[in-house]
Amino acid sequence: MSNTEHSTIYRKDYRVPDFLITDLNLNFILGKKDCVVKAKSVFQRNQEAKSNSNELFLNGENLELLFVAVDGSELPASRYRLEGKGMVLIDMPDSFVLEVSTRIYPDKNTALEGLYRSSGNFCTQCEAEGFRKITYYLDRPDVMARFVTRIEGDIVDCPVLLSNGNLVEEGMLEGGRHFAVWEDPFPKPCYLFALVAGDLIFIQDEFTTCSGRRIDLRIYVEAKNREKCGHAMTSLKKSMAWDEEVFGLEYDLDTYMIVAVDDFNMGAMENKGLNVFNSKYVLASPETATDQDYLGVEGVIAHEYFHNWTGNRVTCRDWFQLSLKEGLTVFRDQEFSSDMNSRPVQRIEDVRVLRSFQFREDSGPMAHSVRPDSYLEINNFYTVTVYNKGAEVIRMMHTLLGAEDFRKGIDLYFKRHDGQAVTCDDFVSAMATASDVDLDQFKLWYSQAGTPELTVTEEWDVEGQRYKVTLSQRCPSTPSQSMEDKKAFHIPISFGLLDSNGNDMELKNALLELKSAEETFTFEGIHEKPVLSLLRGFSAPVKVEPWQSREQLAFLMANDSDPFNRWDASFRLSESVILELTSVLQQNRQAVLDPLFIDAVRRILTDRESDKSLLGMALSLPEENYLAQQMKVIDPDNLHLARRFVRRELANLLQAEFRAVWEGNTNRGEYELTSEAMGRRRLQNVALSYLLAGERPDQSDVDMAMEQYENGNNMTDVIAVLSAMSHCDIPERGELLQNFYEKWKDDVLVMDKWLILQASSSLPSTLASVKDLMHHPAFSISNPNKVRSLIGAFGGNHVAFHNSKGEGYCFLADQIIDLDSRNPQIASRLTTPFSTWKRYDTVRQKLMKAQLQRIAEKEGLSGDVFEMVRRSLDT
Ligand code: B3K
Ligand code: ZN
Repeated sequence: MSNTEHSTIYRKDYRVPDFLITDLNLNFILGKKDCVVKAKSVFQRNQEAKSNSNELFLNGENLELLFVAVDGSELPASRYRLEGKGMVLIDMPDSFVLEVSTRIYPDKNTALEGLYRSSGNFCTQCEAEGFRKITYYLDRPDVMARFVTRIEGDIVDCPVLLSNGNLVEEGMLEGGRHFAVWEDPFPKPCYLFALVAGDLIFIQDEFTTCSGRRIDLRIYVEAKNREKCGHAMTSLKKSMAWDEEVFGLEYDLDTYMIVAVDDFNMGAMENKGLNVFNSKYVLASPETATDQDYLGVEGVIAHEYFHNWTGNRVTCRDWFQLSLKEGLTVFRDQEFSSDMNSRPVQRIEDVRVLRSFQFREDSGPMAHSVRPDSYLEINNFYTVTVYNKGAEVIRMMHTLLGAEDFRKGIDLYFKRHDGQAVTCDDFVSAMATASDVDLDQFKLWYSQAGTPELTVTEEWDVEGQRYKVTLSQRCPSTPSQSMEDKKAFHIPISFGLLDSNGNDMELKNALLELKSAEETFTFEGIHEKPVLSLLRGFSAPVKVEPWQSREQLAFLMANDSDPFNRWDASFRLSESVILELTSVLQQNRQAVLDPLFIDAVRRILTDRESDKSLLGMALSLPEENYLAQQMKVIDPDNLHLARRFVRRELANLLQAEFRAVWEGNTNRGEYELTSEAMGRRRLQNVALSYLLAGERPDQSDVDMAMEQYENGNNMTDVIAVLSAMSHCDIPERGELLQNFYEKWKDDVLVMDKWLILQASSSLPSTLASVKDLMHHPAFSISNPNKVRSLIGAFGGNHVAFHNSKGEGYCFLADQIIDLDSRNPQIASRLTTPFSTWKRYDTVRQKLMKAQLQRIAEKEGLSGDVFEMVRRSLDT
């Protein structure tokens, strides 16, 4: 495969920019069909740059150049040259003012990067490299300028005109037009620029900062969504207070604006003072949003707000340093959510994501380190590795340093680097200096890819009253990093030892630091053989080879004082049961459910003391996508049958217990968002899903579910019924889906749920219905949320996607090829299910490979998709 248009960029090639830009004046003239952008910027040669070349390359793509002038004189053709990806200015002085006018076409911008339109409203997305689709510029994060932005547009189409910073002027113009001028006093890289213009209303509130400044808070939405912004606003105020309290960070501008748009490539964007959000992470009401949606809004609002310091005030020197802001900000939003809700629940959710998606990425062709060494398309590196593993790396530093020294490190980081564009090394160096902890070996977490694998051996010496545990680590090879070349990681391991009553033995230190390939830790004065609770709170992003018996896991489930490890024991126990049954089915042997496991589940169902969320989570079996990764050769059909067998057996054997849990946790009261209420709903709805686990469940349970659907006063309870029923082949399924559609067809976010339900069904008819839904009015190929909900969810439906004839593969490849010309970022994301193709049987391998090759051969394939497909085929 060759595609010469796409070239790889290496971290080692980083050079400081030859020129810096101190100030930028932008003038946007929004028309009916196009937009003219006039940019005037002040350039100065960078004293730190080695080169003294008089040529200067400016990034610029898909731009119509109208005018270019230097220091007030229009440039003759001899002084500049247009190239595919930009413009070269020739014979430039050491400082100058550049004026460039370009024309762009927001209506035709289906990639949703740069300036585009969503439901008629103009909005921008510039990270990572979208600004170059607006004007010619030094589109790199280490060039930071003060922006003044003037916008003019039609007063009827665009009554609202917004940009970063403070509004300094506005007024009327001739012909029904008006303008606004915004000034952002903080120098920023252009990826943080934003413009929004359209017909929006806002809800308003205010926040008084710790130093007594009053901040005007506004959330802009379409008028029909006015009533759905309350939760987002509350979340914003909580985030502002939390960041002051926990990190000592105060907001810096006088206004903070959030705009919700329906067409957005990802979750949200932290543009300075003007966040643009996917409406999914702003709008919520009990009737339309689930508990998970509410938590999602709170988490993403916090995440973008926290970026104001970790990302905006201190930004990245180059895109290889992306985790500098993303890993740290994810850590911060996880901590915030833990403080607002339930810490153990939050930790379990975060670890589930990490294990299912990041571990999978780490073991496949896209494996890369938290700070990658090269990329072809930076948009492909907004990954679970950079974000979530990056957050784990920060969390490990927090564990090693302790909360107090961690905070000192953060303070030093801001003291040293406020207003700068810096590297991950700069961050670690501030942490090490402030705490006096040696983090040199620890930094390997930034450079070495792959998930370390630990093995555990225990030894109990009854005479010496001595307990020894030997831990060893290895990290498998990843693309361009072989196992032999990898050095041992510095791994913090929180742990405990349980006595036979299930109590914690007293220990001097509950943290082990594994720094070499193998190490033995000895504990004296241990009077009985302990049960080891390892990696409490999941203190490091590693895999541990199963070493404990099922009895020990059941014991930990019942007794561990660490709630995370109590849950983890249930997870590991279910995993071992399902994987064993998968191989039993593969050998055509009779499947029998381990009585020990049945007992463990019965204990959960009859537990009236513990936190209900945690009980609900302990009942939720590992997903097929996760379990598949644990198999040598993945067998989707038997894996699905084994998991389904476990659910059905449990439902049959423990029907009375499940019913009691369902009945004991119904609540007809008003919808409440407390952890307690969310826990109750979670437990109740997990019980319901078991009761409906059969293809043709008991009519009495179906009736009970129908009643919940009809009486539910919140989306969590309603969708739980549909979701459980979506796998049943019974007439009620169709009736409910139709009823739900009629009720909610005008609400795009609720319709996303309707699509996801159908695309995630394990019924054999799923692919056919997904294909039908592609033509349904509820679907639109140009809306990323719809694409994710239907096509993305189908790709994540393990058993349906891996249908042995390869029809799922063919369908997904068709969609990727189609979407690639329209929106490469979205197309690229859809390739993920193909990436693990080598893990399947030879027939499926062949089928998947053929589809990857078909995609690769597409004429004019985008760099985004090209990179994913090439990596998959090359390794
Ligand atoms: N920083 C943005 C992500 C931009 C993605 C560009 N492809 C959102 C966030 O992480 O907060
Ligand atoms: Zn972020």
